[in-house]
Amino acid sequence: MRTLDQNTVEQLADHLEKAELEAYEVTKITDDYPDMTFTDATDVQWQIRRNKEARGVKMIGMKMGLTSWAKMEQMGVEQPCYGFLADYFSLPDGAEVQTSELIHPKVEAELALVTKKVLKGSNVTIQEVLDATDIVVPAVEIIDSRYKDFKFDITSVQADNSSSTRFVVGSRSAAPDAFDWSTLGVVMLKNGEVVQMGAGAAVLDHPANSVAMLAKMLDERDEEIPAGSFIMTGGITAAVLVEPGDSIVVRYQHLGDITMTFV
Ligand code: 0L1
Ligand code: MG
Repeated sequence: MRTLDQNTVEQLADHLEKAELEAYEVTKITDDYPDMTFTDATDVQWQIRRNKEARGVKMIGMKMGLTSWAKMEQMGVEQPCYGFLADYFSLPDGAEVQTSELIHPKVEAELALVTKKVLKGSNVTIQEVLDATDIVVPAVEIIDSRYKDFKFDITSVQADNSSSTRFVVGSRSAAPDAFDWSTLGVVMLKNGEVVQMGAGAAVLDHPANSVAMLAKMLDERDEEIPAGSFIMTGGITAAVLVEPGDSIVVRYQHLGDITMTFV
């Protein structure tokens, strides 16, 4: 169901994208539009995406958000969301992350994959996702909700491109059947101290489930996951707040380390 007209969708898209590009906080948009639905929010997100594409920004992948029980509990929401990944979100392993471009960044450890077949429909299974996966790669997402004090609901988050801002992909990859994704362990260190640990199963019991759910959510708009897509499946750990001067290392079983420093 939709409650917003196209003019309002465009205004909200401009409002949220300006906050992203100029790195300032806004109040959650459902304060002004309390009746807006998840479908309205998704319209706002797709409008932001179209605006970026019209300016020459390339889309290089998709992400699922709020997919782990730890994250849902941390943020007080009960369902996942998704977002797009733009070319300028991608940073190399070992990157110096410019915090002046961000509001209040947090990092989370994720598993990502690249597909080799189209995934479409509302009933995609874990096995179909495994069969459609070309490679699995480690990835660390840097999220940056545009909402003041992280006060939001799932509708506001979906409109805000699910807090997407930057991500770092590790240099190693594996075949989809090289290990069990759900028992893959990760450890996150901040300034040399272990701050988070987890296993793939934290992501909706199996990270492939997250991709199946993305296919289902896209199918509601008659969209699909094309072959060759890069998809971040969602945080295995709760997100960790970072500040200038912090260093982050995420250590993945089978898949090596990802490092970054915040400057
Ligand atoms: O990738 C994520 O799980 C982020 C979802 C949006 C909520 C947040 O900013 O924590
Ligand atoms: Mg994430």
